[in-house]
Amino acid sequence: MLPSEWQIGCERSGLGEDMKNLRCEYDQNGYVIAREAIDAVLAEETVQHVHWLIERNPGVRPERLHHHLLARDPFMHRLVGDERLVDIAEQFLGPDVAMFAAHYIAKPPGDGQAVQWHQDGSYWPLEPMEVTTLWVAGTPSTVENGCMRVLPGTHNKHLLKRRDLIDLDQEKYVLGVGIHPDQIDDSDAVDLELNAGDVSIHNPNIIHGSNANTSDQWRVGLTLRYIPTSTWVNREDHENILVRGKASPDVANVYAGRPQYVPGETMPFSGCEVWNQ
Ligand SMILES: O=C(O)CCC(=O)C(=O)O
Repeated sequence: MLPSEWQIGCERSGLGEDMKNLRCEYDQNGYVIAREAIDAVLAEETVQHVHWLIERNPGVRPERLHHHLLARDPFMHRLVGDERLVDIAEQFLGPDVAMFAAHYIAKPPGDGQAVQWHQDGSYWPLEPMEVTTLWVAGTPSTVENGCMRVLPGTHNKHLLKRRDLIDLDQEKYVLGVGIHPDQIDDSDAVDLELNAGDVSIHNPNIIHGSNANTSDQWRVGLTLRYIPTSTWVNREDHENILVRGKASPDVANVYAGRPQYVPGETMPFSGCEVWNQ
């Protein structure tokens, strides 16, 4: 049975059955896949963006292109505010939506790092923990190149705290901490194989991770963490991006201003001229 509040939102949005099904599956399993959520041109631009960022940030591994490199980037603002992505986020979070953290996890061929099993909420300074991740596939994401894997239904487990997690070798793993392998039964793990332009959506409590990329193909994924503006990001001077509706006057979040596309300084992208004023 769907929450009535959500049903009303669904009817009002006019998005109908597809969105209703997304929400049902997400509530049941802790994740869901939206196929062809964005078009091929935009997906390809995320791949170009990764290579553009790598060139300008030598020494940063491509799995670690974090929010601070993206929060004032015009292409990132264009992407996270894309109506198709925000329509999805709105179904989970309501009408006032922001994006609090973006992170490209781009795994290069041959030595792309693994992500140890974890729950996202263990790391985040969110009060309350109302948040949904949209994981955007820039390239195909497959078993061979280290697609994301989930343990369905584990979104119903409580969130482990930092002290419950183990430290990891950062030469091998993207994240510095994760759940001890002895605490994981991965016999029911599901591989989220995606085509470029597909998006998977997951709950902050679900246990998930990914294997190393041992293939000869890049795997480019972009994690976008959307929150309702009523959620407080308890981290000083952290810049969020408001994507729909209004900021809450009672919540002390900081929002990045609209960045400008500057030829030669920021990456060109389809429609960038609109960001030139
Ligand atoms: O991209 C991956 O392989 C893992 C993604 C992940 O851990 C996340 O979205 O929290």
